[in-house]
Formats: sequence, structure tokens, C-alpha cells
Amino acid sequence: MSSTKQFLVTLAIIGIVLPSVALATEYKVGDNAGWTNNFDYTNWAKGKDFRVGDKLVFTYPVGVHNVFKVNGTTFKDCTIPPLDEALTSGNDVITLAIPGNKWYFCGVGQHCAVGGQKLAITVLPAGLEAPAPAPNAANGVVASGFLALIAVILSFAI
Ligand SMILES: *[C@@H]1O[C@H](CO)[C@@H](O)[C@H](O)[C@H]1NC(C)=O
Ligand SMILES: [Cu+2]
Repeated sequence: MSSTKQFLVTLAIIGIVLPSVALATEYKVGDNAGWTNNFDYTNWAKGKDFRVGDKLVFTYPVGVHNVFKVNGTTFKDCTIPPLDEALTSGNDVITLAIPGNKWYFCGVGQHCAVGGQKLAITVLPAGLEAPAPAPNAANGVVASGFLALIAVILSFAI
């Protein structure tokens, strides 16, 4: 295969793969407040468009909080699961893989029951069938420029 052909094939593959990459969003839970007590996560989640492929990032000082992914009943009652099911890194990244309702809370002390440290979201299918908003299209153009550059470098390297 000539390097020109290889270059065009690489670009075509990028064109197919790029849209799903460009649309994925990483949400820092609580924004600057992070994952903490006495923050309104219901309000934080309101109006956000959670999609399959997006990520939730829970940030907190290690040992002060943790993250449990639970079901709706456990969420409502703040029933704390076994500690070995908790995420505890202080920078826990959860990729939203399946559409539907998702529930998370902190299992330290009364943080869920009293501190309101609990988050419920609804994950929608991946963003491709939604009309692509203009800002994403702009990001896509920037990203394809970057990836095209990588493709050029690769096509010379091969
Ligand atoms: C929710 O999770 C708890 C704890 O794992 C489990 O006992 C319960 O059966 C689950 N409820 C539903 C509706 O799945
Ligand atoms: Cu906590």
C-alpha cells in the first residue's frame, strides 16, 4: 500500500471513529465542590445530559469519603454495603456503560442519610442519534485536525 493510500485509509477510519469520541463528556461530580457533604447533587445533575460513554469523576480526600454504586432501594434507605465494594481512590472514574437510572452515595458515617452525599442520574443511549449541537461540531473540527496530524505522522512512520 502506498503511503498516500495508507494516509487516506487512516483518515477514513478516524472519520468513522471520531464522532463518538468527540461527543463523550467527563463530568466532575459537584464541579469545584467535588464529592462532599451538604452539597445538592440533585440540583447539580439537573439539566445535564448523561450519555453512554460519558464519565463521572468523584474527587475527595482519600479516607474522608468513598463511593458506592447501589440500586434504587439501597439509595433511598442509605443502606451501606460491605466496605470492599466501595471506590476509595479519591479520584474515582466511572464510565457510564449502560443506559438507565444509576445511583451513587458515600458510605462514610451519616454522609448519605444526613449529609445528602448521594447522586441519582439517568443515563441515555450514546449521543449519536441526538442532533449534534454546534459546540460539539467545533470541537470535532479541532479534534480531527489534531488526529489528522497524528495520521500524517503515522503514515510516514509506517
Ligand atoms: C438492591 O441491592 C441490595 C443490596 O445489594 C439487595 O439486597 C436488593 O435485593 C437489591 N434490590 C433490587 C430491587 O435489586
Ligand atoms: Cu462522605
